[in-house]
Amino acid sequence: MANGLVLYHGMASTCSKKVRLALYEKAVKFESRLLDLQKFEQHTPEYLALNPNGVVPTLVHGGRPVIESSVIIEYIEAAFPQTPLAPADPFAQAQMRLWLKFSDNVAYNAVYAPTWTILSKRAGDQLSEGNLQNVLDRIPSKERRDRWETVAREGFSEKELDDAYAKMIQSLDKIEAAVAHMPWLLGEDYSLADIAMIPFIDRIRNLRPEYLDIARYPGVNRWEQALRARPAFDKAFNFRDDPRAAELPNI
Ligand SMILES: N[C@@H](CCC(=O)N[C@@H](CS)C(=O)NCC(=O)O)C(=O)O
Repeated sequence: MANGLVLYHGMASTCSKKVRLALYEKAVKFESRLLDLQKFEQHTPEYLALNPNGVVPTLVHGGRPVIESSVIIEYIEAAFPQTPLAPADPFAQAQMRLWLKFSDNVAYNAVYAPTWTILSKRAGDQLSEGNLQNVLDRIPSKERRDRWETVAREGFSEKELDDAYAKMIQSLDKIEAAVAHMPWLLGEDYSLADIAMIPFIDRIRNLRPEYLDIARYPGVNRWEQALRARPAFDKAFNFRDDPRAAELPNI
């Protein structure tokens, strides 16, 4: 097993892309276990033993699971210090953690409902009235159960989708302000802050390309292109290092 590291992840999952990007940037080898989220493989008893929230990603290192994408990338940074992706200065570290929190609390919610509105179509049969209760019964948290029921039945409301779109703009405005006069979110050096945010901007590019208007967001566009040019970006976002990758949707 590569480095004793196993990554349980989703092909299209933004949080999984965050972790894959950190691993590829640091050239840390891992064994891939891609889950099919539209077949609800994240709710099997075996997987719930690793991640009680029933979500991806989970990184298992030496048999011990680490969950939550932002926690995982900080863990990777600490466990594999080669090619540092975090600043040494404590104040800059604090700024980096604020970006990680923003990615979890705002950017994630900017794309969640619009993404699942698309992906749930593929879950089709699994979410049909006959199967739905089985699916729901296996979901550990009430919050996720309620979301899946919403996805299966009425879909997200216009208000929920509008809230998501407002968070997309909030995310783009915040990045624009940061990169207007510097290359990366923390300044001169690429860091976990950039890694934590790019999956959500990539998803906004998929869902609402018109939001990324070059005249309104020149800095975001420059920053995004610089990220896309990195070899690790292609490996993480067009992930191919698993035989299942070809059969799973990437959005
Ligand atoms: N805060 C968690 C969120 C994880 C999460 O929501 N993962 C999504 C994919 S991006 C998932 O597993 N969804 C499946 C589901 O909700 O059943 C993290 O950052 O790891």
